[in-house]
Amino acid sequence: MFKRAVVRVPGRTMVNGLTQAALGRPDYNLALEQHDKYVQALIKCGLDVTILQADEGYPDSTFIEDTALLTKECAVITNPGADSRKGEIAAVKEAVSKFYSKIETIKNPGTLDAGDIMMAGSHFYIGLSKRTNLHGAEQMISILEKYSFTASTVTLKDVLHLKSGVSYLENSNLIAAGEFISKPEFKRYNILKVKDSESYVANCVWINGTVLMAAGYPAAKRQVENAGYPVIELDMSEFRKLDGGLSCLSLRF
Ligand code: CIR
Repeated sequence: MFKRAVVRVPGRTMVNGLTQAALGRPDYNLALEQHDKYVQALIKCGLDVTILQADEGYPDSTFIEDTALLTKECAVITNPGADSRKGEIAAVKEAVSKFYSKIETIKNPGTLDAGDIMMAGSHFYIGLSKRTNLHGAEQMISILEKYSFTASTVTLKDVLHLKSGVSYLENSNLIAAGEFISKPEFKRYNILKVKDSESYVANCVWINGTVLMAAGYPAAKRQVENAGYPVIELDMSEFRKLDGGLSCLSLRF
């Protein structure tokens, strides 16, 4: 169960955020509305939400998930793989230190975005991506092992982050798209398969029994509901334009 979340309000500079999506420029006011609804959904799921104010110096800073991994035992501040995002971590470290006494860090030459980390019980899957290198993953594995967790790597081919294509929904259920449907690493799970054209919806989050999903994917929503989860749908259109998924907008712990 999660008790808290930390989010960061998007800044006006978000329109200059990193993207490969070619979906156009985000509408800032609509993004603010969507972000607010996201926060309301977290609160509805029982979380105490810390809302950090917009940081105009960092266009991608609303995608706060990438800057830290918050576990039951420790916080790990990452070293984001994109140069323009490295400066996001100082403020996140400060915010997180209110809740954690044990804070670890990923250091150069290791880089790691926590969007590449999927927690499944006490095991953590770490995607090796354009943002997370082997040094970063190895540092993360030894930190997690120090706290009695286990971790392993998964190589990515097509997506930005591991969780862009796969999410753990607890109770051995995974929702997955594309390359993750047939990965041997995930064979042991019951996989809710999402078709390629709807792969964006595979990035969703389980919060205390409820699943938050991107709006506009009725088939995937039905699958998740049929697996026994209540679903809250959220419009993510403006964050999608920056390659951001639903999980990226919060740290949940
Ligand atoms: C970036 O490219 O870093 C941002 N525009 C999107 C980050 C999305 N984060 C995530 O998937 N965890």
